[in-house]
Amino acid sequence: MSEALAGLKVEIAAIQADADAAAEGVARLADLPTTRARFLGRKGAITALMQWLGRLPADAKPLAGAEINALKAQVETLFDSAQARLDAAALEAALSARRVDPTLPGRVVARGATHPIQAVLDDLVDLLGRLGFELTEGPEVESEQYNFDLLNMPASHPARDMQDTFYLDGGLLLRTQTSPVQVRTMQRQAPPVRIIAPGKVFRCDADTTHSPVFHQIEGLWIDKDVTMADLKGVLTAFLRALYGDSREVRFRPSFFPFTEPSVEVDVWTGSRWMEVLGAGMVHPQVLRNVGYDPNEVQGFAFGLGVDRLAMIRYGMTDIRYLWENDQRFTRQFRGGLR
Ligand code: FA5
Repeated sequence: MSEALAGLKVEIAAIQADADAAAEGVARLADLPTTRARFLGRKGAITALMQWLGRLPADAKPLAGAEINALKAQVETLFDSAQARLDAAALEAALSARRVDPTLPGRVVARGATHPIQAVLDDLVDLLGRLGFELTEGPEVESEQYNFDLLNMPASHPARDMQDTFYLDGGLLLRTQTSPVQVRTMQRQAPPVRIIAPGKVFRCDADTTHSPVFHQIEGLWIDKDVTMADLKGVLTAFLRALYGDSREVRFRPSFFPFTEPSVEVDVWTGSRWMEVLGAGMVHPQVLRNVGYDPNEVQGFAFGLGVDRLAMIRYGMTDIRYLWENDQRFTRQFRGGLR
């Protein structure tokens, strides 16, 4: 063996031992690339060994080359397993840092619920549907013509002041009542008509029983011989279904320009009477306005205050609870309060 080859073998053994210790000694994954490069990089110890090859006689070169390659393979294996060891340690550390404790209580996901107004609205529509009324709808942005004029409330009519109106540009307004849907429906179809029209209405109005936005359900039944007795029958059946037979209800004479005669209905809340609806026999002028002949057909209309009906059902003293979305209030309905 040439002296050079013997020297190479000594060098190889030294690098091998050095690499063993170095690979073993790396404690952090981040330090591994630099340590590895000290042996296997372009300027590393093993690459430097290649210069030995140049100094060897030609017949010794294959053997020396094989020795260096064997060293290179061994050192690569060394660093690969160091890499695997450090990867495993890092994973272990990450897992134990975020260890799952199965005894901890689960995170509670907030569960939504039907809003009390929606719950009552759904029930009312269902109930009136069973009494034979078909569901329809009208726009929230209305014209003065539909909200007032065609309902027998011309501009000069003092009754317009009864409902404080939010006016928009161009003769438009936020509807103050669902009654314009009566007119729209009758213009669209010939009698008989038997519809309900739920929706939001808007008035410049606010206290414990008045909200600036609230819900009404309009009802309309027109046929050849629909009478005030039918009106009373439908409303009584409806209120009984809603509140039970023993709830006290009273009909009072009232006034609306679009009905004659007119009534209002109050429900006893346990401590006071609460007005829940207006109703009456549709005024002949309204029938003429939509092209119906008041000598041929007649009928009744009503407008229910949905938010008030909800207040009574749930024993609320202030309508604003329904609109504030305070979770201490809304959470109480999660289980579907009846
Ligand atoms: C009307 O709006 C008539 N359009 C009802 C009607 C329809 C009469 C068809 C005849 C024929 P009134 O302004 O009274 O009427 O309102 C009807 C109901 O809505 C009231 O009985 C009340 O229950 C409810 N209501 C009225 N204003 C408010 C308000 N600001 N907040 C909550 N509910 C209200």
